[in-house]
Amino acid sequence: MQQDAPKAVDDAALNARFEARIEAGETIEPKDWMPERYRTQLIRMMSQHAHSEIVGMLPEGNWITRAPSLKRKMSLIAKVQDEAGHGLYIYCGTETLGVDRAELVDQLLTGKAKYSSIFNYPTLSWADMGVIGWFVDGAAIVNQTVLAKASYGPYARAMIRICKEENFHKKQGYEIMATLANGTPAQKAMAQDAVNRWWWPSLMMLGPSDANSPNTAELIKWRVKRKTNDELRQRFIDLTVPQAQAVDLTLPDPDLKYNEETGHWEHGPIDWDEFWAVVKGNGPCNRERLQARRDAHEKGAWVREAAAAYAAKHQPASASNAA
Ligand code: FAQ
Repeated sequence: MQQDAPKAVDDAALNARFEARIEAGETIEPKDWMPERYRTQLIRMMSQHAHSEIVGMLPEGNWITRAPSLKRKMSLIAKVQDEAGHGLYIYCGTETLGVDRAELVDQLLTGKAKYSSIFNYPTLSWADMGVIGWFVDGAAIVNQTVLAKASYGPYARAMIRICKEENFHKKQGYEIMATLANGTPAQKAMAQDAVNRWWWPSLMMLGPSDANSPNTAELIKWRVKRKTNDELRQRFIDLTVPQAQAVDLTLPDPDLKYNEETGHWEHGPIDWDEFWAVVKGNGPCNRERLQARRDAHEKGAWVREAAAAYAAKHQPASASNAA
């Protein structure tokens, strides 16, 4: 007990210095001292984010072979490829916290780690490609623009580049929707059906309501999150309602109304039972998504083996002598 006392004093001093740095708006870098809880919270949140980007390739990947034109196919391939890149940046960022990527991937494949609820819904028509860009990338931009100011440097920097790409994704999605909404009655109906199916899951994607968000207070205190889930959801709604009006599509919420006093759009109740069912693995496509990732991982084993063999072969002589 006596022996532990100096360490406790050191930790308290380090902790106070860390809190002061956060308070002063400084960026925390990988080699800086940080509380263990800050590190584990970041690993949790960043790895879930990386997993979401990778699983997020699946719903859209489903439509690459069925895109209606060469131009649409090229944009969609580029978008899906971008999502893979985002996953890789964020996995790299997470590794700066001293965790191995193989361990993170294992947590995804064994169902231990979460990924975004939104990617457990099926993509039933071409309009879903438009609505994913418009709503899902739109919500991701609202969330990630704020994360670009997160206190952890590698995460914040990854978000800056990712947001630039997500902006392109959102524009291409909205343009698909505007085209369909201005098309034949059947095309407009397809666009409206996609809006009806994706609106509520997109609101849920921004996380549980603040009253049921156990991590928010701590993450806000450490300036990882800079806004709460409900604040970001409100911003997404306020941005999206006029966009829907501009292309004459109706958001499926009869309670949606503008409050002149607050300057915000008020919305109806969100079905949180549905959200938690999806988060717990019982959404329409959870099993299919995880199985697709497991299959891809298995099929990619030879690539990992070849990369490891290549790295061993090209190891500098000094490194192999030391071993
Ligand atoms: N789905 O206490 P909170 C994208 C979990 S990327 C599943 O509020 P926190 C790009 C949460 O993990 C989309 N689980 O948690 C793209 C926690 O469980 P845990 C992903 C969810 O961390 C576009 C529990 O509920 N974006 O879309 C969800 O403070 C198109 C309690 O929740 C990010 O990951 C959910 N929706 O806030 C790709 C952004 N929400 O871990 C392809 C970074 C919550 O304690 C195509 N992450 N949970 O067991 C964040 O901003 C935050 O982590 C939140 C959750 C807001 C997601």
